[in-house]
Amino acid sequence: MSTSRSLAACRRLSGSCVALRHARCKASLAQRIPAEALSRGDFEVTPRHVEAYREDGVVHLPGVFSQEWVRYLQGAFHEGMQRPGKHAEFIAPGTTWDTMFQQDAQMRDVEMFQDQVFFQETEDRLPDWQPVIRSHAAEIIAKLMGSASVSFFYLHAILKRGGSQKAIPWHQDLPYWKVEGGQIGSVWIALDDMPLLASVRYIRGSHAWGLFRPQHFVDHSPYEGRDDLPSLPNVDELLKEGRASSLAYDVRAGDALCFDARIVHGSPGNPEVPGSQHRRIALRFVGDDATYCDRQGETAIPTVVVGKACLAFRSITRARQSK
Ligand SMILES: O=C(O)CCC(=O)C(=O)O
Repeated sequence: MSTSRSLAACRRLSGSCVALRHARCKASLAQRIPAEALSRGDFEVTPRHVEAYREDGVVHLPGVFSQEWVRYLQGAFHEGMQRPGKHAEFIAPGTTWDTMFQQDAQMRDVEMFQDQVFFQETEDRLPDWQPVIRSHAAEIIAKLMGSASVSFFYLHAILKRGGSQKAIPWHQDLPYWKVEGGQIGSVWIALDDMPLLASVRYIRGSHAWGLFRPQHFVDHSPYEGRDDLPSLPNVDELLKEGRASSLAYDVRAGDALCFDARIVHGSPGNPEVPGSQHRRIALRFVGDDATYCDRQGETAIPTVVVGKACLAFRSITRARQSK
């Protein structure tokens, strides 16, 4: 989660349908995969997947994206680091709060990078992301959420290099977003193999716990003006006492983790050797019951860059879902 502050006005969503369109490809420099060559996956969402998503709040779907897709996405990720958004974070050892947003930061040896890409930006700043937001990921999350339609909210790109100790603390996504509803979820896609030790960890069933007050990841200070929500319980303590259990996964490039925006989750650094990288993207989608909401106080997403917040959602699957 970015710590950026949103000034965007919140509006009720009315997503407009857009036609399927593929962007030009800038995949890995060695071997480019044209977007036109990417096939829509035929991943079957089973009743067991739906049940796991509903009961646990998260489900691991192996091999949702083919190796061609993975190579394409790696290329798009590379482009994304070359043309970061205003709120991109390039976190190097010794990076301070003041320097992590500098636009030349990608030239440095970062241990962690993250950026958010909203729909408009996939039309101008980073068109290479268009194919993935229009991919079969949207249908998969719609089925898991039991939603007849699904709209794209934004794409979150994260890189942790080998040796990085940058953990992402326990949090829920939803309280950071100016969005409300029970059908809001992410399709998190691994662009590199990641062992269990590096896995995002999810607290099973915690999407049913209610919402907790967001905190800044950097110093754990609570978001201002959000004292309507209780503080997140001490999750490590709950785990230690056996009052909660966690789920983690050994993932391969192309695997997806689909999870509810209310589930408590977090991730360790990258325990692998320096030089290795763990790249992932999380596609945020909203379903039938989602609305923009003007949460009081500080929120992170959408960022001020989005401007007209109501343009951030785009309906992706209304037609396909009815098949
Ligand atoms: O990939 C990670 O390390 C964390 C992902 C996460 O927190 C999210 O997608 O909401």
